[in-house]
Amino acid sequence: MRLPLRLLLPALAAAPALRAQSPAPAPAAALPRVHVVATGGTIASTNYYGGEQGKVGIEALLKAMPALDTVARTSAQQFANVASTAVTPAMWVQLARAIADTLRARPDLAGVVVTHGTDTMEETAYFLDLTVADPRPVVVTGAMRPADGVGIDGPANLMHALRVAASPAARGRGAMLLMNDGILAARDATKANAVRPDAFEAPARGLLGVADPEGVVFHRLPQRAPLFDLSRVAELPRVDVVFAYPGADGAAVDALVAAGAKGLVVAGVGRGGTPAAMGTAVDRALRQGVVVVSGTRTGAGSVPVGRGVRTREGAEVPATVGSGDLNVQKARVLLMLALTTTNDPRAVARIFAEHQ
Ligand code: DAS
Repeated sequence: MRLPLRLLLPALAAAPALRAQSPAPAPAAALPRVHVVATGGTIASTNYYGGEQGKVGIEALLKAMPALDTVARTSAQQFANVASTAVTPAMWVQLARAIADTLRARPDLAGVVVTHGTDTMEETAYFLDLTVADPRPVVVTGAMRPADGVGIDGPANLMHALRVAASPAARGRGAMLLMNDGILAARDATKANAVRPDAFEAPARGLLGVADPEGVVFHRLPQRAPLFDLSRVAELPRVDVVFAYPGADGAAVDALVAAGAKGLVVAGVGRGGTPAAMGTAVDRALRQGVVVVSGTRTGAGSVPVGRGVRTREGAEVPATVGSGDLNVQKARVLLMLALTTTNDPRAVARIFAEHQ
């Protein structure tokens, strides 16, 4: 006979052998300290499926989280409460500075968690990975389902993100994403599904680790390279992405250059290809000093980085830089930061090579 679950649950709770298996909670004073910086997103939204959307502040999200007092002692900061489509490059700079300042001022912290909308989380996380120079981890998380939804993933993601940020094993691994129990390197992670809770993947390199119920486990080290110093960056240069497809001409490239783009990333077909007319516009942009990175619209695989120059009639002329295995949105972040240090395509190619 199978007993209904509601009858089994009280019996299980009372079983001494099973209760003995759960670890004794650490005394609160012994728990690591984690600072949470909230920016918004679905994790902090209600009424997502209709009507007027509501917003939930980070203090309320933490208060509602079951068993928070067994994981970490938290402090929290409401940096913003916006959808991630409203997050701008200027906000990346402010966020990176805010996190670096907090880590500098608070040697007691084990790490930082950032809550963020999932749509552009990968860009923000990669920007933080490239700019926050501290061995303590920055763990970015969010939710695919709203705070008042059914079967919600936000509390679990936040709980596991705190566990990762509190873990000594997370030190030196840069910025990471924690989604759906998986730990992904900021460099490698991408949102690969618009709806499902298992939306994030790291196509080329796989998960960094997992946040299992028994503990946080890392499988490998992430790729890291010299970081960028934001101390003298007033504004990030404009870099746009342009998509290649059959029949694409040079109109988008020319318009973006006219709008002031200092760099372009081409989401090329296959290994960075473009129709001829678009390629001619890219050559025009290169001659005007725009740095162009050639990526792939496929979502995986690589475009060789190259040297950023090619030889024409015995002389070296600027050429596109391949994105390696960075996706186009990550290549855009790296190019924006690279352009704060140089606009020589050879130097940009060296930077892209270091980040492979
Ligand atoms: N609301 C969207 C965003 O802010 C989606 C999400 O968070 O999952 O990115």
